[in-house]
Amino acid sequence: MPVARPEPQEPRVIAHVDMDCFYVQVEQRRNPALRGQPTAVVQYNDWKGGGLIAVSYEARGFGVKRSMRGDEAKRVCPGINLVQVPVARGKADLNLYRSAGSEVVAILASKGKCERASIDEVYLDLTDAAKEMLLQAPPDSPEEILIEAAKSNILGLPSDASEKEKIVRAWLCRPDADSEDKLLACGAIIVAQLRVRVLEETQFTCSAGIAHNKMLAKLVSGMHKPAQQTVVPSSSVQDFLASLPVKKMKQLGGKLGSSLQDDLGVETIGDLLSFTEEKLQEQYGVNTGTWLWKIARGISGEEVEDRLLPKSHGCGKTFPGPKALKNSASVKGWLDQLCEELSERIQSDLNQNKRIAQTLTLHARVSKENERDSVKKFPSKSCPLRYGTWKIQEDAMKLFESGLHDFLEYQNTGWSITSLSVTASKIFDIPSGTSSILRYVKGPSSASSPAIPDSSSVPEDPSLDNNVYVTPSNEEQCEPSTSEKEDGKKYSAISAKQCSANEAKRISKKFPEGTSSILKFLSRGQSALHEKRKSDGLICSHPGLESSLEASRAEEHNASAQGADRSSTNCGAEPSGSNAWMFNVEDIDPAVVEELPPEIRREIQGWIRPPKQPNTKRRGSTISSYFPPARS
Ligand code: TTP
Repeated sequence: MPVARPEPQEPRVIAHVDMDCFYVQVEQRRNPALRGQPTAVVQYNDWKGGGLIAVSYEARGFGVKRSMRGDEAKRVCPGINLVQVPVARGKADLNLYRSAGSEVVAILASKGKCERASIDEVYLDLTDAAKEMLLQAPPDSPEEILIEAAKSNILGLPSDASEKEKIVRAWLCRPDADSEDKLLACGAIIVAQLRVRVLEETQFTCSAGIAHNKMLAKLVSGMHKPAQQTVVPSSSVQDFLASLPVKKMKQLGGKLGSSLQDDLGVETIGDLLSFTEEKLQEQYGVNTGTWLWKIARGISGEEVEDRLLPKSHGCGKTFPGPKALKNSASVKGWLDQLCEELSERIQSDLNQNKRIAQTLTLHARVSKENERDSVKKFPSKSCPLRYGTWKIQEDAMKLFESGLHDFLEYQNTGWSITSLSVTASKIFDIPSGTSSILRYVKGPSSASSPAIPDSSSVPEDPSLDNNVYVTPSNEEQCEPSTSEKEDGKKYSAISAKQCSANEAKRISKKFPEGTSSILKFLSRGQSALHEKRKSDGLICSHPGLESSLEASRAEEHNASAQGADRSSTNCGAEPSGSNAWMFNVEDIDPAVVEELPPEIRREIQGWIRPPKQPNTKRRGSTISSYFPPARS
């Protein structure tokens, strides 16, 4: 259920940037002959030409829709180009699209706090950048406004085509505007500059919404697509919401929205204005009631999180119709493949970004034989995540068996699985400064090898045998003996001790003399991690698999995340929530910064050495003139 967040005192400038038909654009960049052509990206599937997951605006002009399959799209638009999503391990491989998304994020993050919301969506908090522009180089001459900014759609302004650009230029420079509108105007100019840069540097177009909060920015970013931006001045919020159907709001797409329609007769967000806060609280509880009362007035305090990396990694596959899995051996075969990919992804996240995932969750869709319409769901299951492919495979299979056991309720009946996915979540940063130490300890030969197997295990790769693995203090990773397993409390205490003893032994064995300060640093970092894990409730006193809160939280995340697990055959990455970067600028060692991935490096270097003043007077090419206009 949505919760109202306290609002900030000062007006903010928030943008939501959404790439246009993203996978199509990535494919068009790979094959420029597709540019300007009706094109769709198709999910790997041999049934009726595969499912469309992204459709170019040219193809949309012919009536092609995402809900269609390839064969139907060909009927509607015989000239359409259908591009298959790359395939690896018998399923969609989204790495190409993911890294294209990262290129864009690296550019957008240069102007303010940036939250990667999905594979192709970003929120930006441009408040500081807008304030700075207002102080240093406020827009004061309509003729000097960047063309792309002058093409903004500003809610509440007359949209007469012949006069529109002139009106927008005048609005962006109004000397008598209040400070909120002035900031918004600067935000619109900054977003236009960023969109032009994204196009020039990546060849991708995007659309954006600019408003005083995340909710409004998101609601309008798709209003004028492709390659356009929409601005929401405070004065037009009420009119905009008055006609906005409740179901258009992300959080109202499900049961809550249906209840508003059925129980209160509310069809648009504006209709909510006729209910008092007390009435809404009475109906939906204190938090949700207040949240509804506020959104009716366009109020939302939700912050843009400072996060450029995904909040979880997920790999999934669907098995429709006759492809459903009906025995443990086939489930194991697929789970092994999904886990192998997941393992590679978390390993590369660790190597590149120094982040560790803590929780493994398994989701499945299952039906019992002869009970296809049963509403009972397969319970998602979670356990602490152990690094190393075979461990993840082993744990995922145990999670599956445990879930199936609960699902079948002791009935001896057949079943069939129509979807399987594994997710690594609760990802957090290794404290700053430890990355160079990790590299030192692992040695250059292990750069792409598993870095933190559990302390009790035999390394999977014999070539790693001589390496020392620096792992955060992590009780779950030390496997207890059988007798210890019977006593949860004892398990925690003993294993923690064993872990640190093993750790100390290995570290002292491998570090050259004179490295005591590094050891001290390491133990400090580990205890910080330990404390964090403890406070996150992840150090469990009971061994084994836990179904639990964790799983339902993971499910909530999955449900709410835009773009993670979007496709039916996918490998999604969810943006992270609570684990923001924990750097203190003064504490950053420049040597460590050099080791970070480029986009993060750029951001941190930006803090240390602020970027040059924006040249707001510069005039640039318009985005629509960059490529020939779409044919429809
Ligand atoms: P969207 O942003 O929903 O759509 P889009 O970028 O293709 O088009 P638009 O211009 O209307 O925003 O999704 C981003 C990408 O995510 C999309 O290009 C393909 C992928 N995707 C799936 O794989 N499956 C899905 O069901 C959806 C909705 C998207």
